[in-house]
Amino acid sequence: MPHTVHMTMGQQEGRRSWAEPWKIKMVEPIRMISREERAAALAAGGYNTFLLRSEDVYIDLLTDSGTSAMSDRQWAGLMLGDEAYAGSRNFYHLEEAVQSYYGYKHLIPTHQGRGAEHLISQALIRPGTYIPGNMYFTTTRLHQELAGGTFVDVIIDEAHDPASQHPFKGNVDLDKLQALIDKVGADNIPYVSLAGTVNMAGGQPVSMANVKALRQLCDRYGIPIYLDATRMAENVYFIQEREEGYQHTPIAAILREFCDYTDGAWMSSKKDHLVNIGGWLAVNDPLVAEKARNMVVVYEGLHTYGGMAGRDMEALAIGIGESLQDDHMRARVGQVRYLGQLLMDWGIPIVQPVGGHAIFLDAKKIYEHLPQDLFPAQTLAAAIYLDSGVRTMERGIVSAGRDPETGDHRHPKLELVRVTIPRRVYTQAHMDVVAESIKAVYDERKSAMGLKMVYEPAYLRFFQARFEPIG
Ligand code: PM9
Repeated sequence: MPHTVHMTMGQQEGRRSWAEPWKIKMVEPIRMISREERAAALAAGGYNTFLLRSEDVYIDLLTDSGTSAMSDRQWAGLMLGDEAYAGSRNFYHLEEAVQSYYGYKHLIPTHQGRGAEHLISQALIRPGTYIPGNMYFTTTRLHQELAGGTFVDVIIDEAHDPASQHPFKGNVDLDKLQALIDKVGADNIPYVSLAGTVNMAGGQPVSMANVKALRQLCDRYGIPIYLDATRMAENVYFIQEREEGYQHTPIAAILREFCDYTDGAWMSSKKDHLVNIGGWLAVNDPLVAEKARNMVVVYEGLHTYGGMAGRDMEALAIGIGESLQDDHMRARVGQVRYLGQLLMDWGIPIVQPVGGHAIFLDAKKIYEHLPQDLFPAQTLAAAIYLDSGVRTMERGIVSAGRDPETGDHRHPKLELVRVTIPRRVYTQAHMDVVAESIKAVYDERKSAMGLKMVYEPAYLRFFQARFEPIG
């Protein structure tokens, strides 16, 4: 009888499982097309999973962005949309939710996260300045560069090592930050760009001790801290779980404490907040708020809707509260870990510890024989889709793009495939199917030949680049 992972986990003595704090009220059918059809879809989509049609995908683990299932309360909230052009009552609900959960004074709504990144980058960055941050994120860094800044990575070294078991791999290395301040001067650092659960590092958290120490260092030089709060709910769950003194503090209270060490935040609500669209910028400094409000009317919409419909703002306001319930986050992270455990039990190399929103497969290790210029992670994502119709995403050399100065490929240390779990959407049975497919592809790893890029767009190339198989 085969030794299955279920047996291994089920046999653990005294095991008490978590379960989702909800039941399913509505379902959406999905289907797996044939292998021949998947091969044709992959070729038509240039071996880029972003270019597949959703209807050709069986289990969609491309992203957790805008893909969550809303609750019955959020759907009810849609019916309460006040679609006035100005001063919608839903805006005030949203403002109240952000102020009470995150604690910032001024709220500027945007259509999604990158709208807010645009506003904060243009409001604060002077050309020729430097923005230190705990690892780059694609859209964040691009907006910083478009505003004339240069991003400088000041994350701890452990973040670049998939095998490191550091519990807070998202932490800022204060020595690296100090060295940058000494080199370029505090006046040339408009702000520190701090992300909660670092996406590109594998969904790794920042500790409370780290943000506290960061605040002290920044205060010495008058440098503000702005937070990418996109997945902060997951970050504070890890603090509750791992950091001394927080085990009995609700995650909502941990979030307030964390945010109090920062000057403001931008947010893609399409993640934590359990909605399909939306975002915001929230700041304490009234002058920064004024600058952002001046710009939001040019690029997004009025300062009381910022690109969202009234109903979107209502669903978002409700989602904020739901995202910060302890039992929700326990099940959220629990499901990601369930998948991670299946893969680890089979010896498949993934980023550890398992992060908040996804499993990250170590493509560099899986395809040891492929040099990075043959796009191992892109190749692996394509192979998984071909095997089972499961859609994942490259997070390696393609995502890293080119150095704007030299025009050369950036070669990130991490060459990963992100297997991203939407919130409240898939069951454990789906996770089993996904794990089995990854295992099948892993078993065939020696036959992978790599890809060559045949079309490269100017910005954020991973979204639209096209590839052809080698051989
Ligand atoms: N993240 C993700 O799939 C969606 C598109 S990029 C592949 O992970 C952070 C940490 C994000 C993020 C989006 C944004 C931008 C900002 N910060 O997508 O514009 O993970 O709402 O947010 C994506 P928007």
